[in-house]
Amino acid sequence: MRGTLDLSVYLVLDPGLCAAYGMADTTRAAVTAGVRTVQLRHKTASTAEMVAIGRQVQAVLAGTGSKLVVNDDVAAAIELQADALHIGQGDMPPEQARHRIGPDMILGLSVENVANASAVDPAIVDYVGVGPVFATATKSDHATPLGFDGLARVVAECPVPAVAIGGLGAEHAGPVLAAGAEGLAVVSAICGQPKPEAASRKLIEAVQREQQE
Ligand code: TZP
Ligand code: MG
Repeated sequence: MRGTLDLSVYLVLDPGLCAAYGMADTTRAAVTAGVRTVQLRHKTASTAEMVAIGRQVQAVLAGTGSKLVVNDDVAAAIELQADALHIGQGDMPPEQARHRIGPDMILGLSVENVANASAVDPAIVDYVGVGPVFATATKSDHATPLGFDGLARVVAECPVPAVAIGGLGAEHAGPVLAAGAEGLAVVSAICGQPKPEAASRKLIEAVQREQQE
């Protein structure tokens, strides 16, 4: 049986936006604040580079209970024995990814619209990232922003837990959870902040407040 990811506050590491502290120290700040899911997303790295950075991030995550997700690079995910692989609509089909990673690794898929959501096979895909909710400079080639109404329409079609992404910050925890997502996946709301630990804490507290509503 596969494990699950905590989708309440999901950090996506970006090498450019994390430049001030680096990926490992940004991860340390986030997990110290209580972030339990960290994705390594590095579009230009080779598999060897992904594995090298992944090992540094894993060293920070060790013993914290926080999990590592590898974006796109199946070979790196396998070599790192990551907790999860995350793929997008333009990557290999989920069936193929599942075949390569085997039955035990968590598989996440990006979903951009209702058609993507209805096509998700819950026997293969464990969670979805839905977005972008808002336009964001972090991902140059993103799909049309969904807004909160669009997010709710897409999440309603998802047969697995969903995390919202794209232009999100602590102030959006209410509408994101109201739309049916379990939480927020963020890059710049943590990586791009002068105080990533305080920024992470703010996100976690905002989601916890909404979960108690
Ligand atoms: N997928 C959809 S939007 C996005 C990704 C990876 C980037 C989100 O970055 P930010 O800085 O949280 O808007
Ligand atoms: Mg991808």
